[in-house]
Formats: sequence, C-alpha cells, structure tokens
Amino acid sequence: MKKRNRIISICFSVILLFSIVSIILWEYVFDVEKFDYGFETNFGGWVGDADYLVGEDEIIAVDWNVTKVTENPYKGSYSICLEIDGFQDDGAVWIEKAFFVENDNSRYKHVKVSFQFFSDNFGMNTRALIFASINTTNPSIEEDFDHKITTITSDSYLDGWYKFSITAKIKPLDQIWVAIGIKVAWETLLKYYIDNVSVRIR
Ligand SMILES: [Ca+2]
Ligand SMILES: [Ca+2]
Repeated sequence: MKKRNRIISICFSVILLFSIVSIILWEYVFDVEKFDYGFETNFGGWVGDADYLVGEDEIIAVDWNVTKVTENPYKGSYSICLEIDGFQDDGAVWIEKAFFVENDNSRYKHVKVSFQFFSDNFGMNTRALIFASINTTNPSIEEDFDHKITTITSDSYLDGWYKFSITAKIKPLDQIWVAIGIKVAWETLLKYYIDNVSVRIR
C-alpha cells in the first residue's frame, strides 16, 4: 500500500513539475504572441456561431445565443454566455476568432488556448461536450472541431468554474482560427459561461 501511495505521489509530482515548466516556457521563455480576453468592455473580436442539426431529410434550425452577461463572471463584471436549445439532441454553439500570422508556408505554429468554463447546473440531464478548436479555416460545422476536451456531467464536476486548455501544432497560411464551445449531448436546454480566454502563438 505504501509503495502504491509513493508511486501515485511521484506521478502527481511529475505532472505538477511538467505543468509548471510548461507554463514558464510559454509565458517567459519562448517568443510568444499573447492575447487575453476578459470580455469586460467588448467581445474582443470574438463572434458567436452555431451548427444546426440535420434531420432525416430536412435542416431544423435551433435557437442559440451568444451574449455578454453580468451573471457569474469568473473575473471582473462580465463573462460570455453560450445557450442552445438541445431538444433535438444535436447541435453546437461556440465563439470563434481569427488570428492573423505571417504568411510563411514552411513554418509550423504552436498554439495554446486556455479558458475558464462555468455552470451552475452541471448534471446528467444538462451534460454537454466541451470542445475547443485550433484550425486554419473558419469553422462552421461540428465536424470542424477535432479537439474535444471532455463531456461534463455531475459525476465529474461540481457546479463552478473550471480551467481547460488545448494545444496544437498547425501550418497556417495567414490565419489561425480558434473556437471554444459546447456540443449538445442530451435533449435539453444548455446554458454555460466562458471567461478569461487566453491564446498563445509561437
Ligand atoms: Ca470577465
Ligand atoms: Ca464560423
């Protein structure tokens, strides 16, 4: 038992050390372009977008909304609220933004995206899939998102704010598109909040 606890403790220490080194490298060592958004004065250039579900032989539009709100900010007075009517058991809503980079075909870009994500109603019946995406083109359908972070349920999350992050290595022409959002995973209304988005590009 003691040996097992020691191994778990060593694993945690290694993960912690790796995280700290990674933060130091991204924030202080690499030549990194830094973009931070708290949504206090405006949307910071982010816009809302959504993908509707496609039925057997028709496209059914669903209600969705992306708004700047004062309830439940992580920091400051505002956060972004994502809402979608998931009663058709399909659809996704997100915020997206383009970052312009030097047109250099031969160079990969390393991109890191972090954000705070909130719900005051995590539960089996309000579960959703959180996703974020780093792409070279403007995302418009769910299939454009390949960085699925996690499915949130009451089993894994208590109500409150959680930090998520993703990294990707891509070769853009002159734009990097970042998107953060939720995908319907149950037939219900979904309402979640995002704040403190940070994007790092090197
Ligand atoms: Ca804020
Ligand atoms: Ca779009």
